[in-house]
Amino acid sequence: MAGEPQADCLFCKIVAGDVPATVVRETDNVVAFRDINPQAPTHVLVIPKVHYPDAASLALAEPALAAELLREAGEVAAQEKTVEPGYRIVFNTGPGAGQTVFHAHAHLLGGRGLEWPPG
Ligand code: IU
Repeated sequence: MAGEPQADCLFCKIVAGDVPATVVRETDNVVAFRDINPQAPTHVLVIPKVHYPDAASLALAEPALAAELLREAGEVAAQEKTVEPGYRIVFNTGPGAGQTVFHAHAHLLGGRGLEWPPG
C-alpha cells in the first residue's frame, strides 16, 4: 500500500536504519543523505520517510509532504552553501528518465556549473 514501508525498497531500509547512509539533515517526515555515486560536489538525496514510488504519486497523495520535501531540499542547499551561484533539484520519474530507485526522491545537485538541457 502506498505510504507503507516496502520490504524490497532500498530507501525504506535507509529510513529504517537497516542500510547505512551519510545523513545531512532529518526531520520527522523527511531525510536527506549523500548519494553514493555523486554527480556533483554536492549531491544529496532528499526523501520522504514514507514510501511512494515517485514524486508525482507523493504529491497526489500527500501534497503537504511534497511541499515539505521541496522546502527541506532548499534547506540542504543552504546548508551546503550552494544557493549561490545556484543548484538543481531533479526528480527522475520512470526508467526512461533514469529512475532506478522507486521511492520518491529529489536529487539536490550543486557546487559546480550545471548545463542545460541536461543529458
Ligand atoms: P534515480 O533517480 O532513481 O536514478 O536515483 C537513485 C540514486 O540513488 C542514484 O543516484 C544512486 O547513486 C543512489 N543510490 C544511493 O545513494 N545509495 C545506494 O545504496 C544506491 C543508490 I543502490
